[in-house]
Amino acid sequence: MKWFCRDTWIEVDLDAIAANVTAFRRHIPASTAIMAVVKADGYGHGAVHVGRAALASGADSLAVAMLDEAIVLRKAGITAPILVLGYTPVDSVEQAAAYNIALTVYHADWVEQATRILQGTDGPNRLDVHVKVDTGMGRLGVRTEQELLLVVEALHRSDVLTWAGIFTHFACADEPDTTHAAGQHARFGELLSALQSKGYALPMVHCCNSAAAIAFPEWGYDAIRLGISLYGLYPSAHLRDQGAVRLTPALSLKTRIAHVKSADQPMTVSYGATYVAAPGEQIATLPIGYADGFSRLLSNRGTALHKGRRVPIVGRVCMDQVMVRIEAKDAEVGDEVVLYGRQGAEQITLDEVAEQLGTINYEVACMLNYRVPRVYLREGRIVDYCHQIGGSVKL
Ligand code: UAH
Repeated sequence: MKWFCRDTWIEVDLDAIAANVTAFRRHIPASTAIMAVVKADGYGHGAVHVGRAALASGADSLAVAMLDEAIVLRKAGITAPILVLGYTPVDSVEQAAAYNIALTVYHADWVEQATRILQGTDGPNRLDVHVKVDTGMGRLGVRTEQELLLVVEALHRSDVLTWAGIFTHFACADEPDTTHAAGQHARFGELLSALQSKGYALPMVHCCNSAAAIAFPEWGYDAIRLGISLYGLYPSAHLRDQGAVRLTPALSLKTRIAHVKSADQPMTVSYGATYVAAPGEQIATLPIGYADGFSRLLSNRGTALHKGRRVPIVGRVCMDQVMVRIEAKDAEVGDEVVLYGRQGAEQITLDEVAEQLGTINYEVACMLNYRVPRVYLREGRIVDYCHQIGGSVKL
């Protein structure tokens, strides 16, 4: 029996995840822990598999964007500390306590409401929280010393919430101009000092995302929050070209030819007939499309790899299919085609695709969705797979 019946799949190299954790372990101070960020289903790679691989290779904890993502990890049997980085509605605190998942807080009212709810709970009622400080991202978090003190004081009054961490997030740490990041770092330091001068012992302190961890390992404090670079991708071309940390991309996107046809006269290809194959050209149809997260913006622009050579995408990317112009005369149904990743000496990086799409590698990875099965590799061999095509159906 085949695991799935679709000739399009994502390969995630778990050894690459491990190698990337190890690369950061060497790059940052020994006293700084690694929090592996596996939100958005592990940036499209699969949160459970990546989370387990990261923890097994030296990461200390996991982080996600929302409580539901954290519960998925707990239900999969992961017992390591998990932090929700985003907003959690206060009426979900009982679930967070029941699953032993730490939440992010930045409002004294929330702390007081959460305390009342948990005090009235029959089940587990202890909850760890990390205070979020906005030092220049303009997103979540307290901005002033006064707001921060209100939250911290409310936490000290609470007999059910434990102040377990304090953190901020950088907006521009991936850029060559470090002025903004340095300003945020300095502001964070000021607020931490203000707390200490009021007699508060600081809990776990963390501020670095991948970019800051690469560029400023000395800013690590107690932990870095390693996201994009866990997956072997650089937060920016600037940091990639600096070469301070060597990363191994974990994800490949592969498919197999579903149909090959030769044009014996001019042949229009795909919706809108935007490409006309000249007589003699060979067109191969691949079973992947924009409904899989392979963007329609790659129409007549992107490339794929066949027999180790680049082949252009011709015509418009359809919902479930896309066509490429094949050079090899012996192309056959079933031939493997690589859309992202390496084949022979050639490679299509997510950075390259991001540039074609006018976006960032983060989005290219996250766009790949549940329709595409993931297979997980160790030492080049498949060790597991995951296919969530059930979507709205509980399988
Ligand atoms: C609060 C927070 C995030 O939203 C994301 C990350 C990880 O960022 P990278 O993917 O750029 O490493 C950390 N923290």
